Amino acid sequence: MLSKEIRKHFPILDQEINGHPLVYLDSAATSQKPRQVIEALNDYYSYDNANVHRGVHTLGNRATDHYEGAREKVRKFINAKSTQEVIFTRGATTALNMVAQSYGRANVSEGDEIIITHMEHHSNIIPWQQLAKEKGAVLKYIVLEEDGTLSLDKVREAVTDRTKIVSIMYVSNVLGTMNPIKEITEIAHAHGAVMVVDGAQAAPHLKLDVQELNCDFLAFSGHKMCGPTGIGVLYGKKELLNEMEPVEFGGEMIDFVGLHESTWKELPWKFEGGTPIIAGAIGLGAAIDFLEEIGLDQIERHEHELAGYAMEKMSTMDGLTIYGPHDPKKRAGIVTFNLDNVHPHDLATVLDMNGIAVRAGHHCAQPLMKWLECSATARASFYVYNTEEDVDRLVEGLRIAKEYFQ
Ligand code: 7TS
Repeated sequence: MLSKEIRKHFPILDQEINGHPLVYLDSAATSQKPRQVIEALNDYYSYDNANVHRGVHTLGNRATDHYEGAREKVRKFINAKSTQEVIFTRGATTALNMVAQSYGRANVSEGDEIIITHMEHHSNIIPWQQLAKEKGAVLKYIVLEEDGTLSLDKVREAVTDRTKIVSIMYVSNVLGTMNPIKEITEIAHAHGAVMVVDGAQAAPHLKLDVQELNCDFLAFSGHKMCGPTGIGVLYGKKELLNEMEPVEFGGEMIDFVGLHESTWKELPWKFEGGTPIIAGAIGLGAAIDFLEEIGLDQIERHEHELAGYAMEKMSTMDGLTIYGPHDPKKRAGIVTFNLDNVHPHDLATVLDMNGIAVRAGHHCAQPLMKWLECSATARASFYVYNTEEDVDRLVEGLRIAKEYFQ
C-alpha cells in the first residue's frame, strides 16, 4: 500500500505515545510534515534568508526567486491562469476574511443576500455574519439533506437575484461530505453572484482546478497539506481582484506614497502588505512538490479506500454512531462519530492513552453540531501516511474505550 513507503518521510510518526506506536488521525486539524518540507525551511534559513522584492544583493534575489517560484507552484497546483491570481495569506481564515472585507464591503448592500450552508466551518460563517450585520444584508443558510449532503435543488431554491455571494466548503471537515462545487458555481453565476470556495479540506486531498470549477475565489491553508503553519492562499479571478481594494496597507504593497495619497502595486502584491510569509511560501512550495510526486489522484483514492475500510469496520460496532454520508464515494477521508453514553473528550483521552490521536469537540462548526443534535463528536481524519493498520488500531482502541466506560 502507498502509505507504508510514504510514512517513512514523516519523522514525527516514528515515535511512541504513552507506550504505543503513534497513530495520527488528526490531519484535518493539521497534517504532519515530510522531511522534504522541513529541509526546505531549514535550507532557506540556513543559506538564502533575506527580505524579498528589494533587488540588489544576491541573497535578496535568491529569496525573491524562491518566494515567487512558490507562487508559480501554487498557480500550477490549482491551475490558475496567472500568478497574479495567487495571493499568499496566513491561511484559509485570513483569505475568507479578505474576500468578505474587500469584495464584500464593496459589493454587498442592504437587503442583498449572502448564502452559506449549515455545514460550514466558523471561518466561513463569521466573516459573512459580520459583513451582513455591517451592511444590513441577509445571511441565508442552505439546509442539509438527512445524510449530511447538499441537494442542488435546495441550492436553486436559495439563490435569487438578490444573492451577491455564495460561499461553500468543498469538503466538510466534520462530515467528510464532498460538495458539487462546479454545479453550485453555475447556479450562483446564473444569478450574477460570485462563488467563494472554502477549499481548506479539499486542497490537501483532491486535484483542484479553478478554471474547471469556474469559482471566483478559493481559500486554503498550507498546514493541512503537508506545509508549514502561517501560510495559505487566496485565489481570485484577476478581473475581480483588480477591482478590489487591499485589506492591509503599509510597506511592500505600495507603488507611490505621497503625504496624503498613495497608489498600490499591481496584483498580486497589492494584497501582500508588509514583509511577506517568505519561509512559509517556500515550505508550501515544497509540500506541493511532495504531493504532486505522489499524485493527487492517488491520494484521493487512498483516502476513499481508508475511509471506506474504517466505515466498514466501525459500522459493525454496537453503540457507535457515524455521522455524514455512509456512501464512501460521497465523502473524503474523515470519519466523525460518537460512542453511546461516552463524552467524545473522554473517548479521545482513552484513545490517546493507547497512542491514537483523534480530535474531539465541535470542530469549529457549532451550527452543524446543532443540526446533528449533539454538542460534540470525535473525529478520525486520514491522510497519505495512514494505513489500514492505523484503522485497525483505531477500532481496537474504540473497543478498549467501550469496555473501559462500561
Ligand atoms: N475551513 C475549513 C473547512 C476547515 O476545516 C478549517 C480548519 C478552516 C476553514 C480554517 O483553516 P485555518 O488554517 O485558517 O485555521 N479546520 C480545522 C479542523 O477541522 N480542526 O482544526 C481546524
